[in-house]
Amino acid sequence: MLIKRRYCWDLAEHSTTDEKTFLARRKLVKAMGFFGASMGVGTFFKSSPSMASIDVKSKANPYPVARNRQYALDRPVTEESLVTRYNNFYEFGSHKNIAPAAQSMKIDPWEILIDGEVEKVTKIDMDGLLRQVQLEERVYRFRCVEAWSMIVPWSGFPLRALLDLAKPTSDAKYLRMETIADDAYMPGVRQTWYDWPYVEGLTMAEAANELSFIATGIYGKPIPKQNGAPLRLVVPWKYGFKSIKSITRFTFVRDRPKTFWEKAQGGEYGFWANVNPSVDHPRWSQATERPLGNANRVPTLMYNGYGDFVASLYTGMSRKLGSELYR
Ligand SMILES: Nc1nc2c(c(=O)[nH]1)N[C@H]1C(S)=C(S)[C@@H](COP(=O)(O)O)O[C@H]1N2
Ligand SMILES: [Mo]
Repeated sequence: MLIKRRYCWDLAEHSTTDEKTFLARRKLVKAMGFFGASMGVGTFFKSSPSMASIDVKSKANPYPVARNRQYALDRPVTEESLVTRYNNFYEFGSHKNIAPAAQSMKIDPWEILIDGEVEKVTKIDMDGLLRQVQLEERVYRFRCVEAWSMIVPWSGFPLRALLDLAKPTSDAKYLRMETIADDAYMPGVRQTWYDWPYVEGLTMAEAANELSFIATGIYGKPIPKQNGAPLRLVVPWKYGFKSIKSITRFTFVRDRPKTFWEKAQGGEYGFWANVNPSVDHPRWSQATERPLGNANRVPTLMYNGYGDFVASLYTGMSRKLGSELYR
């Protein structure tokens, strides 16, 4: 057997694979017939004997989890060391090398408050939440507004599952999310020119979209602190700043929340922030991006390539408004 891998979802692409090996492997996989267009996630998993190894996961350590092939990409996953060492997490400073400082974050126990327009206000800790959701892995493109990008295998669960737990009332129009803000160990939070905590928001329709994901892991392991432990949002059709890290509070609200970056620099970073190559940032073009680990730029795709999933959310808004960065 040429491909000797423990998990069947490793077949198509994996981290730290250089592009040549990746392409060669893909060809091979294709030749083996695993990549047929009609390949259903369920059927493939069921028929693969190697999936038995999934049973090793326990409640205490559920990783790695099965990859959902519905969101497979034909580009290589970004090298893990880049994803975990080149970060934006302003609570720890306004530079990329925040990983060392982020290690001081206290994530165990982790209390999450679910409040606002809900049937019942709920406090739940991370273990309690993990017991109520089914984890899966999704490989998504991720595009920062600063024009760098990456492809990350996120482990987690659809945000939709959290909506089902929270039971928002019909008065809920938006979901507001908040990051922990503790100036005892977050140097950025001591900088008073920003309005802490970090806040992000989605419309209820955006939050319920099947792409909206809560990541609790990356690369088959629990998510590192610098990437937003123990849980962060991932909305891959929007610029990276929408994907709020280390969430402690989900509040269902009637009015559109004022987001962190909107308050700091609304003219540059608006509420919608849909990836749109034809709407430039006031100070740079958004037409292309630089994948981490690559010298060459590649074209940026409308909705970051996820139009089939999300374009219908924005019908009635002009394209420009849908990508709103100016307001
Ligand atoms: N709480 C919080 N969440 C945040 C940020 C932040 O500074 N604080 N930065 C955002 C930005 S600008 C980006 S590009 C991504 C970066 O995620 P990564 O470090 O995992 O690549 O996180 C987003 N979520
Ligand atoms: Mo970003």
